[in-house]
Amino acid sequence: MEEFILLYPITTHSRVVLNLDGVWKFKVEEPVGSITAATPLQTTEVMAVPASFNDQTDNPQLREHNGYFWYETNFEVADLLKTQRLVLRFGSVTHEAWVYVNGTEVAHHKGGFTPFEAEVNDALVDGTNRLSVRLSNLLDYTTLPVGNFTETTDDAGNPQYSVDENFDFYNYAGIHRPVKLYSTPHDYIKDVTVVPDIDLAHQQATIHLTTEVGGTFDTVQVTILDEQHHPVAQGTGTDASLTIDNVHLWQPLNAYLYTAQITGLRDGQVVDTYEEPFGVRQIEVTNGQFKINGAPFYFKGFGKHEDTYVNGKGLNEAYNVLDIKLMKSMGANSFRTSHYPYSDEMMRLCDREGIVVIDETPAVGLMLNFNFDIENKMDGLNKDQTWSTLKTTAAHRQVIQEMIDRDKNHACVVMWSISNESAHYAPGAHDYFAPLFDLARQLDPQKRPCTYVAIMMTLPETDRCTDLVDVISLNRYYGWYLNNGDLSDVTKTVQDELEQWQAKYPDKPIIYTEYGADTIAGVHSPYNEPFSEEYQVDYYKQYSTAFDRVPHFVGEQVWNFADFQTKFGIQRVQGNKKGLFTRSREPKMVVHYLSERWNNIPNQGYKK
Ligand code: BDP
Repeated sequence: MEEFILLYPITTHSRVVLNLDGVWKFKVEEPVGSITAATPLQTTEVMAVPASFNDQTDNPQLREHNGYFWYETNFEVADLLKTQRLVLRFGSVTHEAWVYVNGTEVAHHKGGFTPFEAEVNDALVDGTNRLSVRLSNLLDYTTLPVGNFTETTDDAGNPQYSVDENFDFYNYAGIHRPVKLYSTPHDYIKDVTVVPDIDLAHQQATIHLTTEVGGTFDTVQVTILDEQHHPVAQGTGTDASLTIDNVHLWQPLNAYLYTAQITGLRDGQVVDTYEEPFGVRQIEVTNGQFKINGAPFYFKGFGKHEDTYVNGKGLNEAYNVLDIKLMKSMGANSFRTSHYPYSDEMMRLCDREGIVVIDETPAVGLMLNFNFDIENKMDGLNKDQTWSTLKTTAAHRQVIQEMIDRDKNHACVVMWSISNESAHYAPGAHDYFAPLFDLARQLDPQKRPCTYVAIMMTLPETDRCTDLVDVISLNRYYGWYLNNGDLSDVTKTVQDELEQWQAKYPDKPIIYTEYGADTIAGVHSPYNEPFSEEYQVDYYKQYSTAFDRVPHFVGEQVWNFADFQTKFGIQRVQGNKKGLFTRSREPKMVVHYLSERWNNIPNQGYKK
């Protein structure tokens, strides 16, 4: 398999990062095949980068277009950098990208939520360089996420594509994350892997630091710096084990970050330096508990989306900062990167802020006939054809590898979610998933627990894959998609089901990764009608009562943090309204209820 090793680009003594974000030229490729990178893009249309293109226009045809798009910008490289190795890096381009420098293809990447890069020295010219990106927003039965793809031809014989999302978020596309050109020396630090081994009783940790080098050094020096940037341990070699005494642990909502400083030397001179922040924390799943640093952890938090007004799925750091503050003031401690890996920037922020993250692949929509009619779906699960129809194995292996390579050192990541709401009840599911769990476990140097997020049809008696997971993660909508408007039985139904899971898998902790009710902010009802803020409050209260009665139930993550955009549909009014906050982050009534509940639940030691 291809290697995807991508240190986050930073400026150090030996490295410079240039930012290529800004307003780029933009054009739809219509008809398909009509544009090449050989000549400058002929267009007056512009788009901001990073951001989705869809909401940067008032033209509905452009917003909804499925097919190919071109972006282009120009840049110059300062002479003093030209002796260096120069790398062009995209945080993400959704969903497939072909990158050209001065008309020469330098990179191709499929998958809209992970970074990729290319060395570009040979493609650069003196003076102005032209950077062109062709991207596709097409999805089908081979891609993740999964899309329902159709191709027709127009009157002129040109292909026309259509993608119907097989999932519940808008198929935003564009150059979603930062574009950077960074320099390294020609002999450089290529990758660093940090594995802390902790002796809690003696407050000591041994940090295994593995460095991969591009080119050669005489010596690799590794130093661990504390938060004041004072060295606390030093060693040499590409495989070093350093001991920290009186170690400061990375704790949920109380982060402590060390820095691994890696230096490559030749003839006693520093050639390259890289600094990787890391936290020292231990994860253990045992006896129905999820332990962080030896103490049982209780997840309080959210499923989220990268989704904001105008930016769409483009990086929006102000919203990221605000969201984490809102979480903290609610007493929350965690979220899941539903339904794809989030930006590097968000992961670094969560490390810093002590937010606990369940890191999810873009494996969403692995279920035929996506819709919200749960009742009808309960029939015929044994005949479901998902696993003989979809062709997502290669994409799935790739996203697991890319996610783990990118995020392996993040202290905030405590578990990998291999997929969201796949057909785990269907014949063939176990054969499909077993090798993927093996792959994740083999790739993760920190050996974090793995899970998948189970849809409502996945019940103790219908699920075929629970043996694969370390933690049982459930999405449940009793009182919403089932028995809408009637909350009278919810507590009992939730409790009964949780007790069945607990009895069947006594070692596995259980969490809810989704539960929620669409709620239009400002709609009130004396009768607890669905869509009212009162109904949302009551809905969550019923579930809370059940949660507190089940010992191995160790976490509640609501659906969703905020309202978010989806495709059109009769069940969606400008998107999904299950947010606790509106899309612009105004709190609904339920925020007061859950803030009170969560601020009274300790992060650790709630369920003993
Ligand atoms: C679940 C999905 C999530 C949806 C949610 C809902 O995992 O993506 O947005 O339900 O319907 O099926 O609100």
